[in-house]
Amino acid sequence: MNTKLGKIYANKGFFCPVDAISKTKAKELREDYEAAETELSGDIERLALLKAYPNRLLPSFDTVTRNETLVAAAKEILGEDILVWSAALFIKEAESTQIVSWHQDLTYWQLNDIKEVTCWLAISSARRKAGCMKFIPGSHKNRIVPHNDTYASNNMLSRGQEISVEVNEDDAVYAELDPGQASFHHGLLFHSSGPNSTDDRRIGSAIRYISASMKQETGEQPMVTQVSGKKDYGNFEIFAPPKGRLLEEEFELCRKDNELKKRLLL
Ligand SMILES: O=C(O)CCC(=O)C(=O)O
Repeated sequence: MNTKLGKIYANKGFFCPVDAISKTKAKELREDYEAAETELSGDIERLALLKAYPNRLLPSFDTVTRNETLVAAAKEILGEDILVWSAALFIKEAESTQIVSWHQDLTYWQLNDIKEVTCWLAISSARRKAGCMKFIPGSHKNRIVPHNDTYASNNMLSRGQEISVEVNEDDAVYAELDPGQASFHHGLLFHSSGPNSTDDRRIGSAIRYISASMKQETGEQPMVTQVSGKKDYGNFEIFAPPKGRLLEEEFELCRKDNELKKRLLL
């Protein structure tokens, strides 16, 4: 990684903002997602799958994971052969106390290496007041540090997982993003986010790009898509883009993958 971006990433463990799509395109994505929410209203199970797998259930989100600017940035970090391991939405409702505690992503997923980067694409405005992410520069140079489960009810992480070593909030850098902008962060970077005190939802898609050479420690093969390169190392189940919107066959695939991911989560 000898490029300017590569050097920043190697040094700080993140870079932002990256101008990925226009505000208009971000608005269209939001409208597509929110229309789907309305169509599924009352169906709690399908709504949860929609949030976890927008790229399988809405072709517009699969397309954005293939965005040239985003994939080019991921290639700087991971090389040519890139998969999307997930693209789940992190949504904080307006005036919400929901937070994400300090954590390192790679603590939980049982991947055998650190060739992963998260691209967090803002679908709505994600400024400080809306609870944008914050990063501790250089903290990706740590290995995985101890975490404990807080089970705090306002924590968006499944068990309220939190780094149990001291994190100095004064060192935090806020990754403020406008709709259509993205940040990229290393899987070992200490990061968190605060409450949303604005009157709008804060919506972002956390696109987990991984090198196709990675594998699950358990030997299981989650559902992925390939967005760069051609080589299949045989470690994941690679799927073609979804053929349509909110298809029942896609819900079924998402259900299966969701069960697998639940087993993987440490
Ligand atoms: O959306 C957030 O506030 C946190 C997201 C996050 O922790 C991640 O993408 O790894």
